Amino acid sequence: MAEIDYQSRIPNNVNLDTDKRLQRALEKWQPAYLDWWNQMGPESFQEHDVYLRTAVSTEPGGWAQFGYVKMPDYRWGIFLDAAEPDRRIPFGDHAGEPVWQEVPGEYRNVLRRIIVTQADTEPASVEQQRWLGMTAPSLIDMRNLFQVNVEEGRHLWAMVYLLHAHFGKDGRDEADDLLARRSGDADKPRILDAFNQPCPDWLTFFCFTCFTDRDGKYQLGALAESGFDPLSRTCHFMLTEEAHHLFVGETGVERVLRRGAQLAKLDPNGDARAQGGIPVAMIQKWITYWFSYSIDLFGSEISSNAADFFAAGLKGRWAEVKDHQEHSALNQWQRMIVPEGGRLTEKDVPLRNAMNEVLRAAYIKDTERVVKRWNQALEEEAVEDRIRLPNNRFFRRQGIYANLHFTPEGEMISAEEWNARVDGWLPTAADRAYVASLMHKVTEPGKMANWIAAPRRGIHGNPVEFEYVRSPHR
Ligand code: BYC
Ligand code: FE
Ligand code: FE
Repeated sequence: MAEIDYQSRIPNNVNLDTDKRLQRALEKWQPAYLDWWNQMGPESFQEHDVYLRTAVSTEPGGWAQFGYVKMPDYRWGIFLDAAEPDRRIPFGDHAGEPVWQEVPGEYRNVLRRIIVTQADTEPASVEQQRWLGMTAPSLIDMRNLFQVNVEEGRHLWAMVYLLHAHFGKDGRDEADDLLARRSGDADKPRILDAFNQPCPDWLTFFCFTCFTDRDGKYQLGALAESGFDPLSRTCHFMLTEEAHHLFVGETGVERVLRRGAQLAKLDPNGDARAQGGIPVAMIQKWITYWFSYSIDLFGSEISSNAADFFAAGLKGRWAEVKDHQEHSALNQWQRMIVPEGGRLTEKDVPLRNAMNEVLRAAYIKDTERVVKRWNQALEEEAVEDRIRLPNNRFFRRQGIYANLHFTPEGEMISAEEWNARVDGWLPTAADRAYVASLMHKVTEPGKMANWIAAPRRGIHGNPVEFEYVRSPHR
């Protein structure tokens, strides 16, 4: 496995200097990327010194180095996991054949679309989060935000490398377009819904990194099984970075829950809000909202695209090699609850067409484990409230349940009933205004905003009081 070359303008472990054309093309894209970062990256903090980790090797365990970096100087690069010798296509119609090092002609368009869709989410999330530094509840949270942001930037590099290296002029055009679309823009929006939603407050940030980044975990996991080996190796390494994003989200929500519970107990009327906290019931609404938006990201329950991706050996199931014995997914069925004529009925769907649903189910199982830990935290805080995930039919905009109305328990209801009850389930304008009113920047090292509990520990062995972000004007 090639060590990471940090001497090059573009750090990499793919021997970029042996392919001058590719190197030049990427070096041409690099200033455009930096322009985008300076324009759309974290607002007001580009000059700050941030205590960040940078990948130094893709070997398990020893891959990160920590130190102060100004974000525009971050060494974004191209890091692939080591190649597995004699790797075979693990699933689909080509199972058992040697993996592809170059894109098979017949799959060029679909593969490009998958890579572009994956790529598009990375800069989108940076755009969504660009104002959050200005209201960070503590320096350690601010640093975590920026760590996530620079790594999402690196994920964009990971995908742009594939586009440049394997898709010729089309790939270079796609790479340029990735810097031209903008989250939430009416004319040139990002591709997937959740990445056009505003991310105006930190409760949203924590829900986003917990639920939406977790879609990243599952999609990258499915692509790590790919028969297109460069994609597989890229996704493997991205997954190791992703774990931290999920940690930030899960522990962030837990800290807001704990603090909400603590403040409710302090208040004579049990009202967290009267003490400047966020009540657990309000946090539930944010969770409900982002869970629903995030499960939309798996696409339709019944999808011929998904069947084609699987058949072609491009996108597998979660842990396809490790957890499955049978890799054709033919002559098998998935039972699904489908709306038909205003009612829900059961239907058996060919397994290949149900691959989006299979991946979503793996995701939901993972989120249930997270919710269990949040509820343990609430139990420890000795309050009665508990968090629940809504049913997978609730508040969907993609797939077979889109444009129908369901309760969080999954019961189909009329539009009238939905309208009458939705304010109890999803954040209202007043809820959002209240949470927004709590967002104020706290920059004294170790100090937390009142609405969030302190984290258990600091970063890389440093105390919570460490100065994780330093102003250039001290
Ligand atoms: N919003 O058969 P269907 C991450 C479109 S997150 C808008 O249902 P398919 C990250 C779909 O494109 C991981 N449009 O779905 C997280 C299609 O359009 P066309 C991102 C949607 O194709 C946080 C049509 O609806 N990675 O890394 O089977 C921070 C019908 O398609 C949505 C990937 O997504 C939606 N939610 O599956 C930073 C992996 N859902 O073609 C980063 C790559 C569907 O008719 N992408 N549509 O115009 C894929 O594998 C697939 O494109 C999808 C959709 C799973 C997304
Ligand atoms: Fe990412
Ligand atoms: Fe992420």
